[in-house]
Amino acid sequence: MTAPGIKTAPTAFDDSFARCITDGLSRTPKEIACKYFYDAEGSALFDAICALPEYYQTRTEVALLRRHAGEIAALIGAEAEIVEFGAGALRKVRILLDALERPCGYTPIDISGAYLRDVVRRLAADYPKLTLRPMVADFTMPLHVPAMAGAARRGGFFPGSTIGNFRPDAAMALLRRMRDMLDGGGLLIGVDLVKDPALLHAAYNDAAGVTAAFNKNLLARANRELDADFDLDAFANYAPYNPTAQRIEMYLVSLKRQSVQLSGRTVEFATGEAVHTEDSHKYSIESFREIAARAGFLPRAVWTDESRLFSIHWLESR
Ligand code: AVJ
Repeated sequence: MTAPGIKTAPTAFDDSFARCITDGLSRTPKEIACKYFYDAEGSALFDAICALPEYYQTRTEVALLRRHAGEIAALIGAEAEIVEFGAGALRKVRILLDALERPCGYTPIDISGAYLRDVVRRLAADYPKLTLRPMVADFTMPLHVPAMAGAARRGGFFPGSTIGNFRPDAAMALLRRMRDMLDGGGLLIGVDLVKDPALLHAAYNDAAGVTAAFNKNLLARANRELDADFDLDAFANYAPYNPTAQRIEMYLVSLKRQSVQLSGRTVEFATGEAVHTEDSHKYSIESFREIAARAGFLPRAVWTDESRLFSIHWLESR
């Protein structure tokens, strides 16, 4: 159910979790794509990560958005349609919407359908004049987002350093597709920066164990949706920083030799065997601008905090 006045676009997302997890767990090394973190429980756990003291990314990016909202709004321009990739809680976009001159519409794209519908309903109540067009979709797949009537320009919004989930070559390919889609507009993108590995390590190994629960939600989700019987206590969350590849690598490591039932199959785990679940790549401002340029963008403005923890880039598509 959507609130009255919200246009719901057709969904381009088919439920491929079962296929991905059975394929990924029959490979060596085992892997599960990180996009499957985000069912309703996983989206809520990620939301809790964003509030953790160790997870500096969210509060740093939000402070940057607030500090530079006027300048950003001027670059995006009046009567724009905002298209957000992996929209999550829809909290950051409010800062943009409040600063923009007569925003025309907002198209949040997210893979987490029930969660998206819920947060869109709340946004609609606060922005009654805005045309909302939520799309439940996997933005890593080719996706057609028709032009919104009345929009002068399209502004892409890709905060949170979600781009870090892609290997640099895949990140460039994704940016190129976004560039094509934003033709004539631009992309506002948040990018986490390389820094003291101790700070990075802490951000993905929080004391309260929320990140561990987020990682293990992949197994809990398989238990819920695929009738699997993962014992969550028999797996450890392991998330080291790889300083030569400049990325956090997340794994679930089997603490014992065990077999797990999954969609009618048996999957064997050796003691110490790992399932790779996520990479989170970090960039320097210069290395990110280079990738953006190779994807066909003109890197224009960039904002960073005093400690250079995080960056926000405005990339023009022409
Ligand atoms: C949502 C992909 C930006 O990489 O920091 C947080 C996901 N994983 N803690 C990130 C995440 C573990 C997050 N992104």
